[in-house]
Amino acid sequence: MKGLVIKSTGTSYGVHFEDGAKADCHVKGNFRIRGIRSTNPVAIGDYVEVVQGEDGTNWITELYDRKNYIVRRATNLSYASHILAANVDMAALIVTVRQPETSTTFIDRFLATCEAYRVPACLIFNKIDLLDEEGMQLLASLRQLYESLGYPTYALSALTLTSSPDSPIASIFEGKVTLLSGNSGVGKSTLLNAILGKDIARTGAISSAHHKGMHTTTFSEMYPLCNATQSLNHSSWIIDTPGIKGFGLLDIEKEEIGHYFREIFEISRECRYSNCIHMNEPGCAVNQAVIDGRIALSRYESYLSILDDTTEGKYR
Ligand SMILES: Nc1nc2c(ncn2[C@@H]2O[C@H](COP(=O)(O)OP(=O)(O)OP(=O)(O)O)[C@@H](O)[C@H]2O)c(=O)[nH]1
Ligand SMILES: [Mg+2]
Ligand SMILES: [Zn+2]
Repeated sequence: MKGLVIKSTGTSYGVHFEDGAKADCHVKGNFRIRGIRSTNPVAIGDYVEVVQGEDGTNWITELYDRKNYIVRRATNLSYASHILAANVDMAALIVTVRQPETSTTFIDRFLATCEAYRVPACLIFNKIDLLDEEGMQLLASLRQLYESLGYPTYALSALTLTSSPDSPIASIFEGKVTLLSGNSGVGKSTLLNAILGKDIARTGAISSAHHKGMHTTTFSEMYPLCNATQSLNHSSWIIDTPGIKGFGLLDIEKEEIGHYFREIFEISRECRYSNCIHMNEPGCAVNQAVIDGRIALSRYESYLSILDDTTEGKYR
């Protein structure tokens, strides 16, 4: 029977079937997908075929073709890559200016990954209730930067989001499968609960000493936005994921990194050399644009950090 993977614990998969039934399913040890070396052969959002064994165990025997997927390479692990989700229409990065502070490097690595896998991305700035004037200014400048690059941004406080399904933010999730990602403690699960209008996902306080999240969500789970219809082809789903620290990009050539930074790609056409990697080559238009302020220094630094990964061979 065909089903949709809506939960992934690492050892088993929660599958939602066409008739609305759900079951815990397993994958045999030798189940591999051609071409992708990852820690999880089946990802949340995958459509799968399930067959029941004689002892009643549900086995995932087949994986349907994916429309797309997003892969992240865990920082510091040389080979392990992890499929965050498959068949997603939008990736929303939850960002907090304070408590915890999301770095621009993290934001840019996430956005570059979305560009590489051709998944539309947006930024949702959360916890704006915690911001003083300085924080508000930082928020405004970040929003302006990313909006100018063409990424939609939203700012809200998930804690005080009212009458959920009617709130304007809920409308951005309509008719889509959306992946929520971000550092631990930024409020992914809180936002999900607010949108669903009920406390389904567990949330947890951030540490008072380091203002960092405590990794409350430990596995990915996909929730239907409106539970009136539970059909497989229900159009609106939100995927809550465990918080992550870093974003490693996968199998990417040095010359290719600039393609995933929209403004760098645009300006790089004016570089003297077609294989310019915008370090300090003569006639580099990107370097000049950073000096002129047409490319934000934070974006260029994020670009350099990814270049540095590939140079060091960390992610190879
Ligand atoms: N002040 C404030 N606190 C918030 C807001 N949103 C979430 N929080 C709090 O931030 C803490 C972390 O929220 P979670 O929803 O558990 O964060 P998460 O991103 O799911 O974290 P992980 O599951 O660890 O990845 C909780 O104590 C929430 O109550 C907000 O808008 N304002
Ligand atoms: Mg969570
Ligand atoms: Zn250049």
